[in-house]
Amino acid sequence: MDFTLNKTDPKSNARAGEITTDHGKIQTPIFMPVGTVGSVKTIHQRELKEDIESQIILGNTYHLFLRPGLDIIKQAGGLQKFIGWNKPMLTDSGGYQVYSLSNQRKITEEGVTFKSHIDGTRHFFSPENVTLIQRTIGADIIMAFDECTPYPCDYDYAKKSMHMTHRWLKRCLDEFQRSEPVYDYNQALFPIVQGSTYEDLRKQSAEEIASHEAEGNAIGGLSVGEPAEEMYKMTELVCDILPKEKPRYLMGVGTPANILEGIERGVDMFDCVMPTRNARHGLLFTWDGIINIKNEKWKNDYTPVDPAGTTYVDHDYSKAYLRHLMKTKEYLGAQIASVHNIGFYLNLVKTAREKIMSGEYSEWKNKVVKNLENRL
Ligand code: PRF
Repeated sequence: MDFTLNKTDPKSNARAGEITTDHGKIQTPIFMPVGTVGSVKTIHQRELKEDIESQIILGNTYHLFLRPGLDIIKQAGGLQKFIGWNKPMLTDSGGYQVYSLSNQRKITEEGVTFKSHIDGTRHFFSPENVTLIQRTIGADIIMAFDECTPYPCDYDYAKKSMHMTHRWLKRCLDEFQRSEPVYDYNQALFPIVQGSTYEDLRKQSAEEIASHEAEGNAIGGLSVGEPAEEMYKMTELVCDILPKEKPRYLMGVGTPANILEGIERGVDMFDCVMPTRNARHGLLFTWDGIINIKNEKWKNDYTPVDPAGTTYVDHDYSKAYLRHLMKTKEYLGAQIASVHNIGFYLNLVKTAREKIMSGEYSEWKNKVVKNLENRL
């Protein structure tokens, strides 16, 4: 993997760059649609590639390990071949999904024992086996095994957990170095900063993570319920310490405004289920704010779904039709809304990149961010 910085904003920490993987290039800042089980819910790979121009998508180790399981993915020749996505992919390590999904789990220094949310079967994830599982799944970028602390979290627990995440990172890196890629392309492993909302812990964690000189670095443990200002403060502090010449990934973030604020503080990569999950509930992101398409007010609005939208669904269909589909719970409603929302997120980061390149990022961000959270 390689990262080139094309431009740094003179008035903020925003940067435009390019990541090169063996499955192609990614222009940053980038948003990565979440394809938990090897599918971005309701969106075809062809739409992702050609209509939305997604450059990278994400998969989840926890889900893919449980279903379809490693044998099926390995026999297919890796995740990309299995799902028909010949472009970059990233897998999260399961260090977050185990805590948020599994109904029973036990954390020890050795790793996490958990019960599957699907059939209750017991499994064990350790830094070593999660690294090997991600080798077999075969994403271009794989993540270290960490513990994402909840919010709020008392100081002593946050500190203990952070140190364990650091010890787990060393075990992940050792296993990564000991092992070989399973397929004929390279993989990069990103470590994850933790430390809850404590400045001293975040600083210590960022220094520890930076010392490993990995190919990219991630910021975890944020967007878990803390006020947005706390998230921005921690992001700023951590970005100040993480190396400038490596990509920075803010995990599980967030709203369009969160993403623009993250970019301004030096983040290059984002992922979140928000655009797809909200789409399935009829919430549409636009430059003017959020539309709840199920509202009565759209009943006979025959204007396009989003006149400023960049995907075909924005112009081929009307708000009244999309409202009708959502009200009747038609699958097509969720499909149209998801293509719209992922298209909006990709256009958001693409426009941010253009504004960084032309040196106007901060002025532009201050202007557009005000409208993004309006309710239309
Ligand atoms: N760790 C991992 N994945 C994550 C997170 C984390 O802290 C978050 C936090 N918002 C989202 N996804 N491994």
